[in-house]
Amino acid sequence: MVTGTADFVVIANRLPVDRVTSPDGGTMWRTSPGGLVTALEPVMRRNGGAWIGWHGAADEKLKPFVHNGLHLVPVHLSEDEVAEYYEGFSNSTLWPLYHDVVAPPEFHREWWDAYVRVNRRFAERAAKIAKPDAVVWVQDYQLQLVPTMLRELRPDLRIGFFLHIPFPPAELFQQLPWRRQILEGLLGADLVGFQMPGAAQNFVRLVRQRVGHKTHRDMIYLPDGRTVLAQAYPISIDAAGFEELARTPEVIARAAEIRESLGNPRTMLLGIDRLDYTKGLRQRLRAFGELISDGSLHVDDAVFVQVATPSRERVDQYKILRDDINRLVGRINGDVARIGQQPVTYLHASYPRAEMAALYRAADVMVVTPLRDGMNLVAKEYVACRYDDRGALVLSEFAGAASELKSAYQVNPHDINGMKSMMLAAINASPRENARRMKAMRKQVMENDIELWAANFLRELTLVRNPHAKNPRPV
Ligand code: GDG
Repeated sequence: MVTGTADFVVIANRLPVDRVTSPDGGTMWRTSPGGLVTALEPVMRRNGGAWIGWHGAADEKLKPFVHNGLHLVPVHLSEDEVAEYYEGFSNSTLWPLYHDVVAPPEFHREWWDAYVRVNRRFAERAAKIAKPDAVVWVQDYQLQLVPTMLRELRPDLRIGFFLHIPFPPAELFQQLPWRRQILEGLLGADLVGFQMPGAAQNFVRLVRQRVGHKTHRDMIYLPDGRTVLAQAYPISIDAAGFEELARTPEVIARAAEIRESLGNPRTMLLGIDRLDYTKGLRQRLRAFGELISDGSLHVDDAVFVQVATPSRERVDQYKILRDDINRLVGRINGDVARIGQQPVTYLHASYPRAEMAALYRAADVMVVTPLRDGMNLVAKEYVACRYDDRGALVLSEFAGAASELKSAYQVNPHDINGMKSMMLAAINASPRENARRMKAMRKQVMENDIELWAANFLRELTLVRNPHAKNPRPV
């Protein structure tokens, strides 16, 4: 029997809240900053929505609760499930496999079993709380089995899925021992969204080859008469929100203070990333180090600030990376620093949003060089904060954002010499040239924000099951 209360349900690995210690020593929830929650909050409020996700602590069962008007439904994970479903299958199997195998994926059957078990738990929870004919939106690679598990329990629901990371070509996906189960898991959705058209094509091709369903362009025809649409919805940011923050007197003052404390260099370069091996930190720092050591840049003129936000710290590959980057920064600074002048300022920490905006405001050149990235929101956030059209963006061709931000200084992060000359080009370009590029990128980012992204996806999701409706294109 269906006893649900929600007309709109979001399912994600994490709830959009973090537990923080309040001044009186107790704990309370704080909405975690992020575009997804900003975009979905209004939709959830309008539709009596609920968000299902893990609350971030192992071995703790919590009842559903309301925070800031959002209905949150915590899903319990045991310590072993965090290790096997989250750190294991999600982050040591799928994450490297989907990012072009830039680190070797590990395949373990017990991790897979935990992934199946946890996906079922999420699906069962959603089946209980969704009203008849509700819309359910499943997020990301941790939950690829949920669409089909949920459809089996609740065929009345309209189910959407969005993958935030790349979907690999068949040649790589093929390695996965459970490739067919993952494809079939996703096919429970009415609409499967990807960041890039190429990813949607990879998925459709794999479904044709591996599952044997008929396909035509972006449509998959299942034997039971149902259809599944696979399309690209490039995600974005709360662009106006970032610009507004960047224009506040506090952020402007803080940006000046940051430059001052770096010795007011002629050029400040900036990188901000989760400390992840997909982000190309090694390559970027090596390129900058060589520019200093070969005399193309002078240590008095240029500084590189690299923020690396701690991430997945219990996973082996991330521990190795952390040590590598520490060593590399130490070597660059040891080789070329002068007393009082360090070429690289390395910050292994996370910061409030206002500090991020101040860093974006302070930087002359933003350097975003992932080896592979679904989209990369940092690149878009930098652009949103540059309301005076100053500054330059060096951007990897292998970030999804590259197909929208065509006026960035685009680089192949594997090509250190190419990256060095692009960084120099960005540093030495005339203000007029950089303004021309920034204007074009700002038009793209400001006009295509996260709200439009969510609206486009949800509009398509409400239309896909009505074959007679005309699908309007995004305006
Ligand atoms: C995945 C995909 C896709 C970072 N450090 C701090 C902080 N951040 C914020 C940034 C940005 C976000 O985290 C990072 O987003 P990215 O897109 O750059 O990368 P992933 O975390 O890998 O995200 C990616 C994304 O999902 C969305 O679909 O674009 O391709 O890999 O918003 O600002 N925020 C704060 N303090 C920090 O220290 N407050």
